[in-house]
Amino acid sequence: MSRKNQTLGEFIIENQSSFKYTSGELSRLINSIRLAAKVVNHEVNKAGLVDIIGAAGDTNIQGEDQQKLDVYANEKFIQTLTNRNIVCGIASEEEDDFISINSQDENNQNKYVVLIDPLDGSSNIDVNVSVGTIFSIYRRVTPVGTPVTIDDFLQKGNQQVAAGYVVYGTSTMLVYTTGDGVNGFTLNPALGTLYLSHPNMQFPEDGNIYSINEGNYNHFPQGVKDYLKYCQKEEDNRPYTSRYIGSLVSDFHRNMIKGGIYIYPKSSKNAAGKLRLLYECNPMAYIAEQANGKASDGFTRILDIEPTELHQRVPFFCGSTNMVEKAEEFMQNAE
Ligand code: AHM
Ligand code: MG
Repeated sequence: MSRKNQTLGEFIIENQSSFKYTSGELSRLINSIRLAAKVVNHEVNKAGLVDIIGAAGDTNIQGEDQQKLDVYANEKFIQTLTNRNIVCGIASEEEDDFISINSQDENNQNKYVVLIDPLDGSSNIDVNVSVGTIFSIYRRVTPVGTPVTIDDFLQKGNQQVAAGYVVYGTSTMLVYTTGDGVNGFTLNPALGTLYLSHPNMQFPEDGNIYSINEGNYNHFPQGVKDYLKYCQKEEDNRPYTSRYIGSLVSDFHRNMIKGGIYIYPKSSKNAAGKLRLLYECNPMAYIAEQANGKASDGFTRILDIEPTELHQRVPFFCGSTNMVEKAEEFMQNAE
């Protein structure tokens, strides 16, 4: 039984037994992500002090090189997960290839792989706009005690056992699912503790917010152009409101709370859109579905797409179910 004000640590322990594989390994893994997120949060919140402590690429007063925050976040998540020896492999949006962790050691019984976008939307940091971390967890498909292979990472999104994000915003929140609904925890920065603040998060079935980079309008497929005209039409409860932060985690988070749709379509400039299937779309799609929402590439459910490569991109339509279905209708009609 979850209750508001419960700490994330208490929540993980109390809910461990409801998870179908109860070895505690997944709980330890979520705990590590919580730890790394707090470290990254601390660093992200110092970003505005750039004139004082030096910008990325500079050497600070202690003679240390200042790193770019996305590189820093990548290192922190990989270090935390590797040092604790609780996963057998990691793939990151920041790395060309996946990382195998001691998985050639036959004593290593770790079953999980993590796929992560350590700092999504990092171009927003310089202007004090929220950024996020997105993670996705799968059970390996190759035998334990052997090195992980690409097959452990190229699993369909419907095989995820957990997914979540951290939004480093006006408050820092960790939102995640292990397939039993979506819960959001807010960081109390004074204590460094995450408290359950948003139990059982749900997308409203309908909404009135659409989030898309409309500057690319001329390059959009006809179905998206038609849907945007529908959003803007004076009819029923329309026109909808346009809100686009350009930081997927923040746009998604707002839409989940208020009701809305996020779209990053393919265009005549990007044949498959911009967002990555494995690091961005699958975890967000899993969270969306767990929160009563929907995610597709305009035609097919995101979680059913067969991945063919680690850094594969897909068009992304995600949010309140009725809105995503309406957008799909326009996509199909324009075919
Ligand atoms: P990134 O992984 O390079 O940070 O790019 C992903 C981000 C998303 O957070 C955001 O929704 C999108 O790119 C914005 O792209 P654009 O500037 O083309 O609208
Ligand atoms: Mg990204």
